[in-house]
Amino acid sequence: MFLDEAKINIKAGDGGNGMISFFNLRGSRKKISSGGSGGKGGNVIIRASSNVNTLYGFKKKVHFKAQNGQNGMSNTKSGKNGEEIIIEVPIGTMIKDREPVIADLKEEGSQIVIAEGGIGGRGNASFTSQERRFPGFAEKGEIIDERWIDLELRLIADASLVGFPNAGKSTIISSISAARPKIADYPFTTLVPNLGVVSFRDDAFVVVDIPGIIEGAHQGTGLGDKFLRHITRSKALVIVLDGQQVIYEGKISSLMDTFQIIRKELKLYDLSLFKKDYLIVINKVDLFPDKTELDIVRKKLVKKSGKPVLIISAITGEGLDSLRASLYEKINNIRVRQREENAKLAGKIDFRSYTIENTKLNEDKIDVLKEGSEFVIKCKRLERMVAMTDLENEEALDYLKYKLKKMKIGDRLKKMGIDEGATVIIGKLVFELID
Ligand SMILES: Nc1nc2c(ncn2[C@@H]2O[C@H](COP(=O)(O)OP(=O)(O)OP(=O)(O)O)[C@@H](O)[C@H]2O)c(=O)[nH]1
Ligand SMILES: [Mg+2]
Repeated sequence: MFLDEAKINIKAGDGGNGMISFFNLRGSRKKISSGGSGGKGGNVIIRASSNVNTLYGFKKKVHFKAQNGQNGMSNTKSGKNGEEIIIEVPIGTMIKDREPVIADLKEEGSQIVIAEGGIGGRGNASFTSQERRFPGFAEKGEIIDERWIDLELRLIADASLVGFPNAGKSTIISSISAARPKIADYPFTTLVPNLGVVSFRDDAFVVVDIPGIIEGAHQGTGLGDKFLRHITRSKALVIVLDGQQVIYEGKISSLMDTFQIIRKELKLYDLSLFKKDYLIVINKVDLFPDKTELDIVRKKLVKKSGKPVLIISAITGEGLDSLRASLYEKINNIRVRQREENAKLAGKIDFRSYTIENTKLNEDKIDVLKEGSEFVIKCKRLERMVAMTDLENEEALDYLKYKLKKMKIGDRLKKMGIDEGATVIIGKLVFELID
């Protein structure tokens, strides 16, 4: 089964809690704080892999949770880090999160750390200092919220077959590749895209056959435009026209009309599809004892489009060699150009792995929301500090105050227009802004 959209729920591991413990050296009354730190939670990673071809698997499995970090232990022993979880998706999967697209996994092995595991809380041993010889507090591990993200698959093929239902697209792909889609003499036989690998000389290219489109597809008529997204990444298109239309409708202008409708639908769906390089084939030439009529249409189409127009039969194989050769030439030119561009960029961009840069950059950014007479502080770093503090523990609270003071947060808030004495809220911490 094929599915090209999915919603999944991800959750990175929470950080382990820091431990509070003390021990006495043997034979001495000297106390030492010895609580170890919690381990880091596991990351959630999404990786493109050719092991998977569809997002269908995400219909059954929706929740993905990485392991939590282990809590710290006595004897200053740290907890183990949680194991990461890797979610395999088909090559060509785009990931949408808070932003429309945050990653586009186009190559085998490209990946993104979509959710980073929580940091482990430090154990009380970490807080020992000259002034604080026996810290009676530890940090809690960072809790990571679960969240939903959208996956969208856009197949990556070198060339796409596009045309009206019944034109013979599936027959073509089955004649030039090992793909075996269903073929039948009724419209909308193909319900999901099919990929086929076409060998050419000592090279190969990938072709996709999508369900037929008809006039109004961009507005949802027929199977609509939902499969057009799979041809957006192709290097070239093949517009497949059904020669039989001339026989049925008794006039060659009907093929010209079909061609115009297809061009119009491409344009209305996405201008980039309209601008993509293409060639035209007129299929089912075997039904014509005499090719005069088809030759007339061919010339008209060449004149109209300025593109190559091939007359073929997917059943007898006539013209398929030229189709392979013309397609290969188009694709290869683009490949060469892309290789040159990539070579120029080599070393400058890591194509394979993504990080969510923005969240890192924004950690220190402070936003203030006014809710009634109270001020709610939105800042990733501060919220995390509060969340990791055991607010019931007097000593832990003192330490947090000391940290906030050292970071000059009070001054920053005052500069942002919050008056002394105002009530300020950071996460679960509510306090009055004083010196
Ligand atoms: N005579 C003849 N019939 C063909 C040729 N190519 C395809 N057909 C027939 O045309 C009908 C439709 O072929 P398909 O390959 O299923 O057409 P399609 O474009 O994939 O159709 P949809 O999947 O519905 O969009 C079938 O009955 C095929 O046998 C050809 O070259 N000559
Ligand atoms: Mg088909």
